Amino acid sequence: MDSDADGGSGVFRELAAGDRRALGRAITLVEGGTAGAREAALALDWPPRARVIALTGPPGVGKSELVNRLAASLAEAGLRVAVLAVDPSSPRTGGALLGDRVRFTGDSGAVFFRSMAARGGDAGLAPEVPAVLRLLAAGGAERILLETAGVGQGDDAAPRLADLGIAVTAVGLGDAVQAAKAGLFEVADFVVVNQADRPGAEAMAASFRALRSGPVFVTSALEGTGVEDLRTAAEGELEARPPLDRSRVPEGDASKTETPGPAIRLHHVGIAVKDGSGAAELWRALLGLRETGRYRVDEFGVLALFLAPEGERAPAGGLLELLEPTTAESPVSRYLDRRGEGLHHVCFEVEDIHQTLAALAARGVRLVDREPRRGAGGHLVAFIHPASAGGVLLELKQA
Ligand SMILES: Nc1nc2c(ncn2[C@@H]2O[C@H](COP(=O)(O)OP(=O)(O)OP(=O)(O)O)[C@@H](O)[C@H]2O)c(=O)[nH]1
Ligand SMILES: [Mg+2]
Repeated sequence: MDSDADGGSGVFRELAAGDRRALGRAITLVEGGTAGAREAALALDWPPRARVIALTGPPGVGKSELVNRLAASLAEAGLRVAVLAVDPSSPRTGGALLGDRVRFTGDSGAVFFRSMAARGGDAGLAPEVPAVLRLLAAGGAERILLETAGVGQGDDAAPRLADLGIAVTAVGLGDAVQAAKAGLFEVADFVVVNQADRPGAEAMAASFRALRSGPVFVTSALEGTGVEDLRTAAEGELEARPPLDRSRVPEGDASKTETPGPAIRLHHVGIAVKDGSGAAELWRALLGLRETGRYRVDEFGVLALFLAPEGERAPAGGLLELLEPTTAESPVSRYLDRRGEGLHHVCFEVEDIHQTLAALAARGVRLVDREPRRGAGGHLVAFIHPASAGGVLLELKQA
């Protein structure tokens, strides 16, 4: 790396030596938009031992508190830990103004903490986040905990950058169906029901377990209960799956403005089935696909089961959606009657579904839905008629 690329300060070179102050300075350069700093950070090698765990969830559920506990637990297990909190509003930590700081977790080691302001709206991450993650990894962190306040609804930027995604919710925030509608499960490998010191946690966890196949944990970040189980399971999962391929992940993804065309990516392929669970088992046996989430979508009269290859970062490309009708009036019932089981639709994600629909309508494209509807996970979706899409029923999904 040439010296211009790191703002002339040379701090990027000191990262490899594990110099915490150099790390803090490098992050400041990237955050401050110093010319070439972000590119220089993104060009750093990602040490394979560095793994990112994203914790996302509604404001105030206890993410920061849980991140503190988890960080301490990982540090006690002998790992070098960094925390990147994006837009923390907790008054206890003072928010993004405190900058980086080191919190000592007893005599067992230290954890590097850094806060960043969120930019670009609640569904996006500051475009600097991928670069800062890379700095933390190059600086020697073996586990990076990325805390983001998400409301669901397509808020998958952080989990897409992570080796493991954890959705955090808390007692009293409604049942699993409401959480699913808010998109909480969409990108999560694990779900955590926090604030277990308050009544109702186990019942809430049970409703989650009934609705989705992935692990559900119950913690009290206040009292520290359940955190060791969460840490053990997270470590087991990280060990079992290959590290995220950091050369392949589009690092600019978090910055929505860099997306060139209206379609961002293939989101999933839909398959009409009579029995969702049976079909999920078929795909598991065929290709080892695992279920990443299931939703009842009353708007379309279906139960939707999402499948992905082991290690695939849902909902990135390569997902199958198995559609089992739940009513006789469901379009999928009609499809099954007419054509039997099989390929049903292809779904692409778009930047702005309203704008895309308007543009397509203006070009005479035949739309099934003139206005977006609420699909699986509460996302805005709309269908384009096969007559205008080469014989394929095309679903568009708001990113
Ligand atoms: N009773 C109880 N309170 C908790 C628990 N975890 C966190 N809290 C409290 O809930 C409040 C919010 O905690 P935070 O950790 O700041 O929540 P957060 O999700 O990071 O919030 P934002 O960063 O603002 O989105 C604080 O007052 C915590 O002390 C818990 O397990 N039980
Ligand atoms: Mg917080």
